[in-house]
Amino acid sequence: MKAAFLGIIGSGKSTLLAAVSGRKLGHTGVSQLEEIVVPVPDERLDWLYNLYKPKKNVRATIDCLDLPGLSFADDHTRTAAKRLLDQVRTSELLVLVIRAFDSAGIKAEPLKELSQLMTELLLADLGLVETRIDKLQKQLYKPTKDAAKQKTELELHLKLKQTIEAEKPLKTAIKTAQEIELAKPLGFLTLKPVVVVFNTAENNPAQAFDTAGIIDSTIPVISVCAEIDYEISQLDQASKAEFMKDLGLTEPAANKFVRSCYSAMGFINFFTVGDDETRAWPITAGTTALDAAGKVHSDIKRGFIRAETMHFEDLKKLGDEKAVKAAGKMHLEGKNYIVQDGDVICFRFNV
Ligand SMILES: Nc1nc2c(ncn2[C@@H]2O[C@H](COP(=O)(O)OP(=O)(O)OP(=O)(O)O)[C@@H](O)[C@H]2O)c(=O)[nH]1
Ligand SMILES: [Mg+2]
Repeated sequence: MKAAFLGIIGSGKSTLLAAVSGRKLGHTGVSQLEEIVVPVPDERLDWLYNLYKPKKNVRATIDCLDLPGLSFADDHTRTAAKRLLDQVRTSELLVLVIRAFDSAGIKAEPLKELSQLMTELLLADLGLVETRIDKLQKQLYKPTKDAAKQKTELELHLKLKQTIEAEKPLKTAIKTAQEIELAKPLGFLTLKPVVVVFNTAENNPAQAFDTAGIIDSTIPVISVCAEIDYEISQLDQASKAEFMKDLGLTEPAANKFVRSCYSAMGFINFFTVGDDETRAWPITAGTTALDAAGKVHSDIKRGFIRAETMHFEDLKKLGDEKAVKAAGKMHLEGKNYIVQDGDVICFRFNV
């Protein structure tokens, strides 16, 4: 999964990313894009690793893009922000990092900042639609063999423009398979799943915010003090637990962050095990065993015979694979089986 970190300048994007990835923080205010891989913590995978003791334990990852901060203060910064927003059109998930701590005497206005960001995403999409309309209208002056397709696309964009201007979500106007296909390559920002992170002050790390009326209630929202969590992420395991206990924290920010990303994307993990590696595979909920096999290897999909499946909880309760089989809890599933979160799967295939 590819996530882009967006926020106003100095909202704590780089600090948060360092905290959730466990990396050292580089220089702040760097104006370059940086890709940072966040490993997905999963206690179930660690348990499997301890059971099978393979050579490697391979976690799922979230590929995060750290972007320079946005500013909409004047035309100059606005142009820069527009360029940055254009660069996240290929990302699958937007992580909006909102400053909820006072900084250098500037009071935090988190809800205002969130609302502004949402508006700017919408304006960026409107800009894109208007550019497409202009271009298509020019192309249609001199009709070519693509004219029919261009006309359909123009109609769609005129409809999308109206939708945005009526302050309705774009997805309400993109319904048919053809519309979805035309809209997809453009990477509309307001069609992407979103996670909102309020970056809180040290003295009130769990501060919660009422986002009703600003964002859809289905969007995951978390509060994290990136600065504290960064410090925690740099400690060794023993000091980590102690420090967190002192602060009354039950889990590191990375857990909350990853859970929100999975929830926004509708993702689950299944596992494969063996002598070489134990591994977590992120997939969309609702994926069939056949498509899950394809994630592991195209050959396994091509030669799919069946998926020998244990539920993680059964395996944990019964202790090992043999006991699972003896208890009749090893399921032989076919191509159309819908893979469940926590399934431990051995694919049988023949090519
Ligand atoms: N009090 C407080 N300060 C924070 C927190 N997170 C980050 N900061 C501070 O805010 C400043 C900016 O943090 P960065 O992580 O560089 O912010 P950024 O969003 O990456 O900044 P740009 O990339 O320049 O937009 C730094 O001085 C951080 O130490 C936080 O949770 N609480
Ligand atoms: Mg930064």
